[in-house]
Amino acid sequence: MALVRTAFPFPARTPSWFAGHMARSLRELPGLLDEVDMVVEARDARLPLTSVNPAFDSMLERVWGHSGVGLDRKGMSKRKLVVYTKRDLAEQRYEAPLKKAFMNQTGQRVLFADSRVDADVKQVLRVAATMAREAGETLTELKVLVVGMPNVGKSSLLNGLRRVGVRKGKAFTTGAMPGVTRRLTGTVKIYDDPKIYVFDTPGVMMPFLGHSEAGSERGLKLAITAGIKDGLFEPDAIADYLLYKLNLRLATEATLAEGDKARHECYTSHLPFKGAFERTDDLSVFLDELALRLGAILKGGERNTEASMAFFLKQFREGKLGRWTLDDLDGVESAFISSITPDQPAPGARIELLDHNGLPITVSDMGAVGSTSEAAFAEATAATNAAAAKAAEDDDDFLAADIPMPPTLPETLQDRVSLTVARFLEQAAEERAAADAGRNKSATQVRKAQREALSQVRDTKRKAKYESGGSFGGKSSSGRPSGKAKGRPSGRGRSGKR
Ligand SMILES: Nc1nc2c(ncn2[C@@H]2O[C@H](COP(=O)(O)OP(=O)(O)OP(=O)(O)O)[C@@H](O)[C@H]2O)c(=O)[nH]1
Ligand SMILES: [Mg+2]
Repeated sequence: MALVRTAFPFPARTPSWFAGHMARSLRELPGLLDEVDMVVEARDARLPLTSVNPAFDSMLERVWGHSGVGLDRKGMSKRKLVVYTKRDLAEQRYEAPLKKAFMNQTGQRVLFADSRVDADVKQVLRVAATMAREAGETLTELKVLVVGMPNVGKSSLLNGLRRVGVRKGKAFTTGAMPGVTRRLTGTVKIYDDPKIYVFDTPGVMMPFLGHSEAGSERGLKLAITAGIKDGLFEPDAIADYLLYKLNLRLATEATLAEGDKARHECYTSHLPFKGAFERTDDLSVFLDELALRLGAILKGGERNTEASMAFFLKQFREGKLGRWTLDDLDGVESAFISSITPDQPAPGARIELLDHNGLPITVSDMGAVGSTSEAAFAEATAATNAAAAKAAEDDDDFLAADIPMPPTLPETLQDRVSLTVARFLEQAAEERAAADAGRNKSATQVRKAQREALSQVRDTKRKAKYESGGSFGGKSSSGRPSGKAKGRPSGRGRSGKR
């Protein structure tokens, strides 16, 4: 396929899903933070950045005074661990760079797990057990709270920990759609020596996904991974966005050498086309052909594209189209898109595009030229950008705000991922500052809060870089030793242990 879309007609309105049980959970969690020793934030490995809900860190900072490793405001030792779940569905090559980027830039330790694999779960258990031992002799048991966005696999991870830790069956209900866990659970034992107890919590979505395209794109990514309630987006918008993303990635990969591990097999090869169908960016053509191959034909001979659409999404969600990380960690998709501009259409290709309802899309709808050729991208990437190259020389020293978006990308995967994570953290800090500043603040006050947030991100990064700590068992992110727990919080809290 020579042509690929470089823009998507995002829905004008981003729906939100902040159900009553989520608000209740956010109200109840702070009260529990005094009682627990460790918070595990579960995220979806297919969406390493989109599945971060900044509400969790805000809450930890408010209650503990930090969201990493160290003493809380009452002098108790507390830590947060991030576990990326569904590792089997995501691209493994991003694991090491993400670990390093988060450790270097925030001091945050990050693990990856497939909850069904004992070795992965054991690793999480080992870290939790080590932490319990490090926290001192007075600590005879450890309490762990798992938080995260809906459907990221929190309950499955806890069941996995129990399976591996005490060889017992499922204690928490799980399900393929979001919103399965609706209440904070009682404590469940997952390990004996030291005793480790866990609480499960309902998935909490961000109340607001963001303005305009950025918000819609977040929402669509969450919809593809079943991270948001069904029905918030039109099913054909979800399927079309998935098709757009897969084609875009495949186009960027066409510039890679044959046999490069980063290359994906085309999704069509995993669908019942038997090699007889070239990939397309036209959703209706794709769904029509897929319906035919699936034998999904309605009375009267019409093809059942609803069935083929549901099949396409299901196959993706179950990993049957291959492993795909949907956040653009390489920055390669945005580079591909920005390799063409409305003033300088890429040589070779400019076609009229149809949206997922089959209506023509104009350039102004798209905000950019609609398509480009893979060859044009290869040409654009061949040129080097001195600023980006210079920035990339110093692996750990990315400050994204100082670097213009490079038309070409840093050379190593680590540098590309570090840059993307740096940009993400800065943007998240700005969004948080804007939200914290509240509606009653003036634009100048909001900007000031954003500047302060940015400088905090930089401070954290510098600290993470120069301290040996930040890692488990080292110093706290605030520079204090993690120390021993001073006594134990009283009371078991929730309903009894199981
Ligand atoms: N392939 C794969 N599937 C997983 C993994 N972890 C969880 N799942 C599946 O993801 C779905 C959601 O899992 P849950 O454990 O219910 O997710 P949750 O975060 O507790 O969801 P809520 O309680 O609704 O917020 C289920 O269908 C699980 O089988 C994993 O590591 N790999
Ligand atoms: Mg659950």
